[in-house]
Amino acid sequence: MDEIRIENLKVFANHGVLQSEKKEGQYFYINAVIELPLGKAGRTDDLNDTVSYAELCEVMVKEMQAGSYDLIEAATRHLIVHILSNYKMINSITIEMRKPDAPINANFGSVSVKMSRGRHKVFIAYGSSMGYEMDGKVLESPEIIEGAVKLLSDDPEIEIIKKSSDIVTEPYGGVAKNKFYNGMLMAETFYEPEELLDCLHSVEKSFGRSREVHWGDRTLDLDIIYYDHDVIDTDRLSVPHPDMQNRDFVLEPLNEMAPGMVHPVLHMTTEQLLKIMKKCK
Ligand code: A4P
Ligand code: MG
Repeated sequence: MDEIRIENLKVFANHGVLQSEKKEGQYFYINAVIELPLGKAGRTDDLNDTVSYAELCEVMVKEMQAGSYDLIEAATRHLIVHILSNYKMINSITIEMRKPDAPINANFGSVSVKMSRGRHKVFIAYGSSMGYEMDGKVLESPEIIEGAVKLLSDDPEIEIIKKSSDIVTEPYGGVAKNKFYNGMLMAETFYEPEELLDCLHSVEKSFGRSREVHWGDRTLDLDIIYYDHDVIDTDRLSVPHPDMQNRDFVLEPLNEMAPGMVHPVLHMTTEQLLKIMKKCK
């Protein structure tokens, strides 16, 4: 991947845990590695076909001076999210932020953090089979789903690209008793997989999700079906969702928006998976 690099951008700003740091300020130094395709600008010699490094420097200075964070981790993440949100041509960015005058009672050269984030295409399945009482009003499943989509859209690290139509399905798995409202979101996110899972859990929690009965009725369930073409198997996360190929309430809405998407383990398109699932039913 092609890169633009910015080295040792010097910014006076007011980040730090101590009140004195917030009040008096200090210098921060930023290195940024920005990944984007540069081939076209190389051919056309036109600034419109790339991202101006001068503009990026100005944006980083402005954003560093606009707020005051306790941690350089938070200041770094803010810059990354701001740049990825505003420059669609950029695929990923690494920022290293140094703080040579950090208030540390020791002889040291500098402290720094380094963080990389990029764009990821994800599919999130939603399901709801119970209402939820919020502020004295009972929200039914379609309203819960609408509220969840709104919360996700409001997250600066998630952009909803498409939402499928909602379908009403029979409970699957022999535990839940109610009918489900199901569907799928196609989104772009800057979150790493487990960060996205944490975000989905917090949205589920906003709509009263409790986790007493595995596969039972629930106010809101948000599952990660695909995260790019990655195969993930950790204690907390299995992606692609391990049972997706057996579920019409996952494959039908997925087929509406990504019929040709290839499952990275089964090597079949959504259309093919749906056909096989229907035959086996
Ligand atoms: N987890 C692992 N992989 C993932 C993933 N790809 N996405 C972990 C999200 N979470 C993932 O899930 C348990 C744990 O799975 C999470 O904490 C996470 O770390 P949960 O949502 O807390 O519990 P659960 O929902 O009871 O289990 P599970 O396995 O997620 O159930 P499913 O697969 O969501 O099935 N019938 C119809 N018609 N429609 C439905 O939507 N849903 C279910 C629940 C049953 N029957 C249904 C439907
Ligand atoms: Mg779940």
